[in-house]
Amino acid sequence: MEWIDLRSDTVTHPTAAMRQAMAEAEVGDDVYGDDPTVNHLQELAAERLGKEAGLFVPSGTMGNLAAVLSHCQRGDEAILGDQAHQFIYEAGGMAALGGIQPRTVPNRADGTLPLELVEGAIRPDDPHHPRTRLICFENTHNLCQGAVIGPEFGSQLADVAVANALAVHLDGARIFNAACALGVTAAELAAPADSVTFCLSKGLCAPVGSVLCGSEEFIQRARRARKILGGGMRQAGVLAAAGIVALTEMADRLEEDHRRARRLAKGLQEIDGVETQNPTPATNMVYVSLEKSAALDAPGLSELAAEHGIKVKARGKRNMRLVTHYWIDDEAIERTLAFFREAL
Ligand code: TLP
Repeated sequence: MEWIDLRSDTVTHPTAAMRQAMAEAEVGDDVYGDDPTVNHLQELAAERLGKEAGLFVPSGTMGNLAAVLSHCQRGDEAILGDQAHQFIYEAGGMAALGGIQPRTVPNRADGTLPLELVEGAIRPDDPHHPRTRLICFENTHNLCQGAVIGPEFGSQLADVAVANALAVHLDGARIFNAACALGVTAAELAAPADSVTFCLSKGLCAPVGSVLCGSEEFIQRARRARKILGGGMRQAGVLAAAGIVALTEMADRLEEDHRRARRLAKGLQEIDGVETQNPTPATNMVYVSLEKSAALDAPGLSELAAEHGIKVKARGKRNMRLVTHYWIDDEAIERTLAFFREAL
């Protein structure tokens, strides 16, 4: 069966061009720094993100954790949003493996952090307290419905960080979605951050991998953190080859996915019993709630959808997230809408 998989953009398969590039990739031992394809990807990524250097890592989670481990020591504290992927979905890695305490401030609905709360969360220099070292933010913001955060917020946050000698890390897993939606470059969005992780394996369709970017000196430290985490790979050029195609061919087409997300949200909004939480999605994520009056709850609807070849993710009893990506075309959107109309 040809599935319509709307659970995430992480489900994307590599394109034919990626598979070919993978088959033909020149490789070496990347722990020795010998893999020419990995090195090329890292250079390209750093250039696109406006940073000095890049480090290929197996996942976004590892990129974020390697960044936090490189900015902070054990006993330090990192400030981040209470809806941050790093806080909610990364298995508590900074605390579990780094001895680093996360300190949350509530995210605004638009994904930003209230600056006065960030400032208020910075610890005074006092032996009673952990030392605040880092502020993290996320763009696009996954749990804030794929919200995009313009460059102004980043630079205001950077001002707070600089005034308090803190570093800034950006979880830019979907930074190219944000750049496309805002009509700016990824480098502009990453400029206020000392480090940024972005993912090749989401909307950009590569099968594996993310790149952590920052200064040369920071990436040296991050390379050690990656090794500690078991992310030093050997002939990783076969993976990086797909990443190069992702970066050069897939990063500028994301508006198509955003257009389809808008169409999906609009169509869902017209169905009785469905409440679209973001009726005009900023990027590729549509968050919906099912009203109590709806014929099915979210797990029931997701089960029935699977019988019709459609995968959607229930979030609790009433909520769902649907994500568009390269392998979702106009017909898939219309088939999904037809299924929802019929089922509800
Ligand atoms: N997000 C996944 C799940 O983990 C929830 C998804 O389906 O959206 N940062 C952000 C903002 C992310 O959304 C994700 C993945 C990551 C980091 C982690 O990337 P991976 O899965 O490569 O470790």
